[in-house]
Amino acid sequence: ILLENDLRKSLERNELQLFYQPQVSLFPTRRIGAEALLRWNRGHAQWISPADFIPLAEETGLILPIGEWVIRTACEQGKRWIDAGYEPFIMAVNLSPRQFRQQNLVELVRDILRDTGYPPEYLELEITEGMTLDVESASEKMRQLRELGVQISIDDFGTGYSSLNYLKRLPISRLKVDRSFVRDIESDLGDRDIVKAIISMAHNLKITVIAEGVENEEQLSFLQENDCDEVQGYFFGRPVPADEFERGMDIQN
Ligand code: G
Ligand code: G
Ligand code: MN
Ligand code: NA
Repeated sequence: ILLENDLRKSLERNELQLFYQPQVSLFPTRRIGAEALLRWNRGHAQWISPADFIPLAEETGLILPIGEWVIRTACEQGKRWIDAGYEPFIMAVNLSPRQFRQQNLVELVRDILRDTGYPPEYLELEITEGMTLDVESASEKMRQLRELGVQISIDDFGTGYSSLNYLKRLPISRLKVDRSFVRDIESDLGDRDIVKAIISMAHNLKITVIAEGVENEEQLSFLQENDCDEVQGYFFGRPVPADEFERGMDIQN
């Protein structure tokens, strides 16, 4: 069982770690970003997925210090890679609902960018559709974040409430097609139609589309043929620790 106290101590004990998963453009095929994904190492090779502890972190409010650690660590790592001569790429970080609602989120992100020297235009904050139900306040907060220069994407797109009109009102740069639509894309006509509709809708609004959960060549072909811009998934790489991720990166020039 997960105890609040263990989670509280995970930060000071250095048990949290970020893994990075590549994001790849399709025209041409090139690594253009990474999603930072949180892992908790409780020792004895016991890795706990965020799916299992984020709910507790949300409930207890621990998500705020943990979430701050995530953004800061991702920016520090991104800056180290830029300084090492790698071509800058998008570093995408997941925000939880409570983090997005946090009063001082904008100031926090601004301070982290200043402290780390990470270029704002290469930081992307992923939020989910559910966090934007109150369109007025969500779009205002997003606008303030965009003023810092950071990008905003909608994660798990297609699984929640959404409409063209609502998307139009949010200052987002990317849509992440939920992997549940990609899984059976070879055989499920409904999923194929949904993905095509998302791509054309997004392109009409000048929003980039990235498909998640791409695991094989057939899924990739369908996405390529239907003008999807970018992909992410095991076919291109699993989430891995920073040093392992670095081995797949290109030196500038
Ligand atoms: O990487 P994995 O499949 O285990 O992620 C499970 C869930 O945890 C996903 O929904 C993912 O978005 C979420 N997640 C991963 N890292 C973070 C993080 O740093 N913060 C938040 N809030 N959620 C995360
Ligand atoms: O909710 P979010 O999209 O942030 O969750 C991302 C999670 O999806 C990551 O935790 C990662 O482990 C998982 N993931 C990434 N690529 C694939 C994939 O190709 N197949 C499956 N099944 N899961 C994936
Ligand atoms: Mn995500
Ligand atoms: Na997702």
